[in-house]
Amino acid sequence: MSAPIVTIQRHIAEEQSLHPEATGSFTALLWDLILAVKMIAREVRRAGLIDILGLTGDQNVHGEQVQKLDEYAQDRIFKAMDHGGHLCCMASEERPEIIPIPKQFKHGKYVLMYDPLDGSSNIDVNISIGTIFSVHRKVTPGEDGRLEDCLQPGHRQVAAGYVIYGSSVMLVYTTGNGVSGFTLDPTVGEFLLSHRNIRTPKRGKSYSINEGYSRSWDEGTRKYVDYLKDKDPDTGRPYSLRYVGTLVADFHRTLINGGIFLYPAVPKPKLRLLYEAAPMAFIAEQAGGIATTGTGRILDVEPVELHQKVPFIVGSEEDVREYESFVNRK
Ligand code: P6P
Repeated sequence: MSAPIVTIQRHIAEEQSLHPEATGSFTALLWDLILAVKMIAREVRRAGLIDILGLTGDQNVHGEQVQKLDEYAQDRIFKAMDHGGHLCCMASEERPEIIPIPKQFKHGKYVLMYDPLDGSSNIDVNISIGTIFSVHRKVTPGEDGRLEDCLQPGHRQVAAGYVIYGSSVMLVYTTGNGVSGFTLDPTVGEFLLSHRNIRTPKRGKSYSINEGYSRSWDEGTRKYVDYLKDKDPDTGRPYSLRYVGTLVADFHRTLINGGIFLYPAVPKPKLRLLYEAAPMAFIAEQAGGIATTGTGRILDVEPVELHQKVPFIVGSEEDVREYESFVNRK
């Protein structure tokens, strides 16, 4: 007997019913965001056909070349979210400062932080890219969002999710009640429940790291990766190396199959805490995995600046704990 057809809208409404105090504002926020990612998915699909590939010649706050799809995705999310009345402010990888809600629109009690198009260096070579989002409650007085509303530790998130624009388009999210995955049916334009209650295996068979930087790794990381390469069938070694170079793609594989993804502190941290590591850590923990800086829980990191970067190691509980034992070995 086939599983019942559940749209993401229906699933979010059912999640809301678990919170009697819910006003529906959070549900409506997610529905607005889903519209934006459906439009981004459409443009990603068409990118190769309508010549919007290539650079705009601009650079983002990190000095990275901005791809046209980056700007489209940024614009789509902002325009879908700025007037819904659910947000007090936003923050994006593509903007140096927090993004205020225009004065003419009603303000709300949530903060949305996002990476509109993660993995943009892979756009032109048709490799999976993604969108990542994180939602917090406003914590400062008044209706306008402030930087302090964004600089909250990950354990305070209300929701987190990502979209992977791959062989199919999937949206994966959590509101703290487990992790669910939805696959876009392009024939009807709906995200349908395809992965109910995602759980990450306690141990995996692959590791994911950019081996090109191995000469710069700290000793603990280097010894751990060498350990994974040793032949020992009893402990499932050697592990396979899988590295796409798009966080959303490498994370999604690790979430579903297990194993470990590592972007360590050396040569230098690259992944951003507020709209990459923290939302992915919330999802990982909700699926039974672990997310660490190597020396502490990602969700406990107290942010000090909007685009703060952190070392990010995430995946199966046993694999991540094993990594920590190598890097914390005295
Ligand atoms: P590297 C993409 O540019 C990104 O920000 C993440 O999506 C990805 O995990 C990482 O950078 C890859 O970085 O240094 O291995 O190319």
